[in-house]
Amino acid sequence: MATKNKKKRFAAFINGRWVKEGSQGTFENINPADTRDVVGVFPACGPEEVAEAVAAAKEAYESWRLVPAPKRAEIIRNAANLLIKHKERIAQQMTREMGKILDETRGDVQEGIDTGFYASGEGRRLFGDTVPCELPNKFGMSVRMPIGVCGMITPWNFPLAIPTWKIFPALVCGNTVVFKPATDTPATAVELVEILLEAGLPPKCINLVTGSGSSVGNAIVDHPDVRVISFTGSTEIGCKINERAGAKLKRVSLELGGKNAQIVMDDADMELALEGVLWGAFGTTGQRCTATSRLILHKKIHDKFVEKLIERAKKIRIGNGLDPKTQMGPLVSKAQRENVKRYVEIGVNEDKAELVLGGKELTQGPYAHGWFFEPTIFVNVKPKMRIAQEEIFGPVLAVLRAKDLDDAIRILNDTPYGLSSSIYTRDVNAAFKAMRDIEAGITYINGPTIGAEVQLPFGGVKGTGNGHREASHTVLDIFTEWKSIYVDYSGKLQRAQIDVQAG
Ligand code: UN1
Repeated sequence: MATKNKKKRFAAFINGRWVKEGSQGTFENINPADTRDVVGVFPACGPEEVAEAVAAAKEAYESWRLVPAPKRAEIIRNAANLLIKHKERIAQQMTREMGKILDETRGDVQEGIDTGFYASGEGRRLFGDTVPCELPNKFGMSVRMPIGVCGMITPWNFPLAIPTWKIFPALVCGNTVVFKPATDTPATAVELVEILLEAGLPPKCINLVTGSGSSVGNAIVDHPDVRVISFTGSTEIGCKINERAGAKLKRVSLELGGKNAQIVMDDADMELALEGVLWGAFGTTGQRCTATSRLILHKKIHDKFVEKLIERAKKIRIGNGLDPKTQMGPLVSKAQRENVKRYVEIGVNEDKAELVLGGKELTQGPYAHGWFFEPTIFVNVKPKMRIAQEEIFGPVLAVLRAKDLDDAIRILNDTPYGLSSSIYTRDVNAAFKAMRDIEAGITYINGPTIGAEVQLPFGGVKGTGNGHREASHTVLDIFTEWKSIYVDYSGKLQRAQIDVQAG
C-alpha cells in the first residue's frame, strides 16, 4: 500500500455548490487497512451549513414535487446506469475507505444499482387505490404525496447501498434531500452525489453535508423544515434521534442493531450450514447489521460442527481488501477494534464463555498499520450472557447449544433485537414453524443471515427499529404521505351516509 500520498481535498455539496471549507474545519478519512494512507480531507460542517442545505432543499422541493414521477424516475435510472459505468472505480475507493474486500464493495455498488432500477420502476407505479363511494356520482381515491425535505443519516458499513435505499426512492416520490454520510465513508457519498448530478438531478434537490453526528446530524434532526428523518446505525443513537425528532412529530424511520442468529438442526446439510455461518459471521468482518453473531446448534451435532467450524475459520485469509486473495479485511476504525476487544474481554472474564478461536488483534507484519482482528469464536455461551445479547459489530461468533427446535427458537428470540435470522433444516415442518415463530424482520431457510435482496422489505422488530421497512415498495410508506380525495360530480350537496341517516 502507498505510504505517501498527496492529501486529496473533497467538498460538501450545499445549495448547488461544492464547498471545500466547513465552519468546523476539516477531518481526514483514513484507510483502515493502512492508516498511513489518507483517502482524503473533508469539510467538517455544522449547523450553519445544515441550515443552508435545508433552505436549498426546501426551495427545490417546490418545483421537484411538480415534475412527473416517471420523469423523476428517469433520472434515478440514469444514476443506476452511471453506477454500472463507475462500479469498479467506486468499489476500489470504497475498499480503501472502509476496508471490506473488493468482492463485497462491488456487491455494495451492485445493491445501489439494483435499488436504482427498482426505485425508478416505482415512478410508473406509486400505486394508490380507487374505491367505490357510498353516494351516487362521487369518486374516491387515495394518492401518495411527497412530504418535503428528508434528512438521511447513513452508516459506514454499506457506504453506497444504504444511502441509495433512502435517497433513490425519496427522490422518485418527489422529496428533496439533505444527506449526512458517516465520517468514515464520505468519499463514497461524494461519488453518489456526483452521479446524481450527472444523471440530471436539479442540484438543490440533493445536499451533502459532511461532518460529525453531534454537529451535522443533530442539526438535521432538529431543523423544523426537515420533515422526515431516515437513520441507519446503532440502537443507542437511533433512540436519541427518535426522541428529538418525535418531539417535533417528524416521521422517523430507524434501522438499528441486530443480534442475528443461525440455527442448525440435526437433520441439516452440514456443509451448507457451515458455509453459511462462515459467510454470515465473518463476511464484511462481521460488520453488517445482518451479520450472524450467534450460532445455535442442535445438541446432537454441536461438537462435530464446532470442530469443523474452527478448522475452516482458521483458514480465512485476512488482509488488505484490495488484494484479491483476501477473504476478510480490517475493522473500520480504531474505535471499532477497541469495541471488539472489549467484548472479547467481557466474553472471557465476565461471561466466562470458552474462547476457542482468535480473540486477538493482529499488529505484526502486513497487519502493522491497520485495524485487523482475528476471526473469533466462543463456545459454551449461555443465552443471557452479554456476548449473546449485545451487538458487537465485528468478527465474533457466539455458539449456543439447543435441545430441540422449540429450544433453538426460544434462544434465538431471547435478545432485544430482531433483524435477521436463519435456520438450516431439511424438515419442512420445522422450517414453517421457524418462519412463523422467529421474531425477526427477515428469516432465511437454508441460507445465511446476510444477503437481503432489494425487492423485499428490509428491517426488523423489537430493538432493531420502529416498524418501518426500507427496500421493496414498503419504502414508499416512509417517503410519502397518503391523501384521500373525494370528487363529487353530482352538482348538488350530497351528505355522507352517516349524515343522511343520523337520527
Ligand atoms: C446492513 O448490514 O446494514 O442483507 C445491510 C445484506 C445486505 C444489506 C445489509 N444486502 O446483508
